[in-house]
Amino acid sequence: MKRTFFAVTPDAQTCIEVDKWCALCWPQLQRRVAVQNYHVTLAFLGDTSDKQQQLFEEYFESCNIQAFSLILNDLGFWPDSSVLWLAPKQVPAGLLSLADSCKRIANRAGLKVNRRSYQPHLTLARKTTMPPAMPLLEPDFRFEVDSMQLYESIMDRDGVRYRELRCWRLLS
Ligand code: 3AM
Repeated sequence: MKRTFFAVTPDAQTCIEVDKWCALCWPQLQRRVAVQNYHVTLAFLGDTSDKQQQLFEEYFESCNIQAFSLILNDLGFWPDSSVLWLAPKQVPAGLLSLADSCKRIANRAGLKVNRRSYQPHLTLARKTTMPPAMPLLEPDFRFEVDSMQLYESIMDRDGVRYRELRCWRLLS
């Protein structure tokens, strides 16, 4: 079994820009997410078998989802989980449709996806002790979503890391 989730990932250039912006705005911010771990979760799946992963292959064949642009221009903090995040002010229909497809695919493979309403975001820092001050520069990061990934979440002594198990191209 692997602990997995579906996500979309900004391109490397955007990840580096977000990381630089974050460091510039809050040099003291603790427990920042490593730049190589940046992602926007579509659906968290939890323990997933090899057989279930194989089922995803055939289910994705029928999805036919078009690529779209995503703009991360909203910043927020969830006090319950102490998560600092970036999100789109306007959630594109393509992202909702992709998250919906992931949920359906997971359900068809016998996995239960969290029922809570979908709040797309990119986690910048977690378990921070307090919300940081307003940034000097408003976030405004745009990138093309032309693929989606299945990641394995692995905990080791250096913390969490995400291993890409599969990448599916969206329609261009
Ligand atoms: O996208 P973010 O970083 O907010 O918090 C975990 C991370 O979210 C979340 O899945 C993403 C990749 O690990 N996650 C972890 N366990 C979860 C669970 N049991 C979970 N989401 C929902 N239910």
